[in-house]
Amino acid sequence: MAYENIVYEVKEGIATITFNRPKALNALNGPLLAELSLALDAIATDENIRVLVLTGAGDKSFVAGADISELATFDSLKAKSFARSGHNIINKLQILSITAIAAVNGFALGGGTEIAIACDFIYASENAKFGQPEINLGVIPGFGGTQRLPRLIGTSMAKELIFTGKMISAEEALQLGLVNKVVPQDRLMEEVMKTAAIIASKGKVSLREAKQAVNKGMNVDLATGCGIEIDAFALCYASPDAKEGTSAFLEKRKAEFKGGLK
Ligand code: CO8
Repeated sequence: MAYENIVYEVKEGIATITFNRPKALNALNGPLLAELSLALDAIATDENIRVLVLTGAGDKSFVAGADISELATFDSLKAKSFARSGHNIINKLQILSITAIAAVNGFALGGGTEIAIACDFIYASENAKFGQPEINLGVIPGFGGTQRLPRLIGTSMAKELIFTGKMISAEEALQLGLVNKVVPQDRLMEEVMKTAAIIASKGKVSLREAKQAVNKGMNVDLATGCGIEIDAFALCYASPDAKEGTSAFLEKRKAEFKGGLK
């Protein structure tokens, strides 16, 4: 499939989606969201992909939010279907069994922050800016910001960002635990790819189970979450990777994880 609004590449088990509307700071219009959805479907069914990296074209922006020229034409009905379809796509991203890393290389505003926080973690360049500026447009976050942001940085800080619409710097985002690492822009992809390669070398089933245990556990009480972990731990033994990992340690060699279930 030829994409026009994203660039989709796969190299050594690492897929990269680059939002590619630099003239509009990679704002999310309908065609871009449709392509993102197709690319996520392709990734979900490709056994060879171990990690997904999302980033933005150019050196100024990751994603500057939904395309405001489209938002300006909405009525309530259209807003509902747009928000619902955005949620479906972002949910596809969140429930991927592989790891998704956001490489935020500039503005991540509105839908940009919402995509980034649906990833497993975020690395940001020093010039990155985060925010939920929807309030300045007379609306509210519509792609999960009111739900995922408070879960990530706490209710009161999320409310302050959503109610004021202000932008925060990469350094502030680091302090809030919104991003894991801040690096100079020219080193962002190198740092992300270094971490992606480490993750890609691990067992596929254990990665999937670890991700699902954390994700599911965050939405339930501790006892239920611990139950989820017990089942996930046991499921790892359905993959030869558990045998390989433990044998490699005992034989003092590097584990070679093949993934897959027995
Ligand atoms: N939509 C459309 N075009 C955009 C957007 C956008 N979100 N952001 C920037 N652009 C365009 C500008 O219009 C401009 O185009 P042109 O050159 O043709 O005039 C070009 O990109 C460059 O932008 P600026 O000249 O404004 O660049 P600056 O460096 O001066 O400013 C900013 C950069 C601060 C990022 C500024 O562009 C800005 O504030 N952009 C809007 C950010 C925003 O409000 N985003 C949130 C959108 S709402 C949202 O994401 C909700 C998601 C869920 C919706 C669900 C609802 C149903």
